[in-house]
Amino acid sequence: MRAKQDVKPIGTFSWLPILVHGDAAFAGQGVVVETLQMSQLRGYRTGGTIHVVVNNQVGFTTVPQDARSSVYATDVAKTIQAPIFHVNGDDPESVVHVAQLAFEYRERFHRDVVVDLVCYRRRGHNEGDDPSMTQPLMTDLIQAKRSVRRLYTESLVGRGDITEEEYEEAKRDFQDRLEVAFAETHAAETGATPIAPESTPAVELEGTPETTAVSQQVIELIGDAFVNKPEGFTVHSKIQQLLDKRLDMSRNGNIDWGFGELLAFGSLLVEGTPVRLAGQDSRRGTFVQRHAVLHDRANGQEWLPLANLSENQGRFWVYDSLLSEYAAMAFEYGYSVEATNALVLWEAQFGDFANGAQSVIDEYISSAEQKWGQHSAVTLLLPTATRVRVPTTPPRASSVSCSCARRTT
Ligand SMILES: Cc1ncc(C[n+]2csc(CCOP(=O)(O)OP(=O)(O)O)c2C)c(N)n1
Ligand SMILES: [Mg+2]
Repeated sequence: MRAKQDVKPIGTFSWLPILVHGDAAFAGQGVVVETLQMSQLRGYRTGGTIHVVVNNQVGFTTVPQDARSSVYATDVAKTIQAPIFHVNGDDPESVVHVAQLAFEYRERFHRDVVVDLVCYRRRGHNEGDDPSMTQPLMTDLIQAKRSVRRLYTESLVGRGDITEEEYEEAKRDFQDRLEVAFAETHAAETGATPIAPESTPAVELEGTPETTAVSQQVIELIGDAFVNKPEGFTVHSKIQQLLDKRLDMSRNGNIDWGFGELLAFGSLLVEGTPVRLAGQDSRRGTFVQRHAVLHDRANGQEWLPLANLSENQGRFWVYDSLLSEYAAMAFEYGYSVEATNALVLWEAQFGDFANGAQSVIDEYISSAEQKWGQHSAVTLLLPTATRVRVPTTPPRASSVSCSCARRTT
């Protein structure tokens, strides 16, 4: 936008920047605040951006209570005194009204303005999701709701503004336009070739150290924990099968990745080592693979099987983080420096998002020992990592690990 405006007479601001955000991203990602801070600086200003926050009250599987400390997702915009309009997404006419106000404000004052479009997510997240597992009560409410289109049609027809026939015609017309756009986009696809990931040389391990083995009883204890549900707890129908499978794996082997990881955590817990894991959607797991926390389908109550292994076990903490990499990884680094007896894990949603915290890796994880003699055993879980740059040259570098299955048999 700024580049476009710089070829026009100074101060005309004839291009209108519109940024669309998610609620979790707007509250969590530091770059949002950095960009807001730029908005009035002479080197960066664009004459006001209209920010539309599509606030569906959830970030993938993460609830607002885990995603921000502020009341509103949009509160960071208060730092630049931007007007913030909170509007009900179920009420299209109010949305249009607010959009007009935001536009007029931008045109008059050439400053940023925010529209917080409060709505909900009907169909789960695009990366493989069943929200009834993590937000059972909210899902039930949403399922029982009529769609925005239905509600608005009813009110238009009820008011006599349009007839049912006119509605059907408008719907057909709109769908035709979507079809045309879809066909055109499809035809325009260039078929770009994906970049093949570079193959990484295999790391030679010198056998499995004897000391990391655990007994069959410990494996069984962990398997049992996933079926010993609290009294009256209603397990989600799709998850029960997985829990039974975990019991079976603990007896008969064929252990999958998800359970292998839980065995690693669980066996450390049994030995008295605390385990802390934080990351985006880590409680359920990005790939619906972990289920370290289960939600009662009927009342939403939580159950953490690994917190109920034995009397004297270590404490188990697992958190969905805010939508941050930089601050979130740095926090776990600091935590691990202090909690030397704990297994402290930060999990990237996908491995390459760790790049957003690359300076934490460079400045602390891989070099703090050399710089300050400061040790950390923070463990980074980087699923599907292909492009994370972990420096290999600094002396005695790197407690960075791409795997967490430290103690499975
Ligand atoms: C920098 C970065 N970190 C993590 C992700 C993974 N991720 C994709 S969507 C999502 C949740 C987004 O929530 P929100 O901002 O509320 O948008 P919504 O999907 O609800 O519209 C996350 C964590 C990402 N895409 N980019
Ligand atoms: Mg959201």
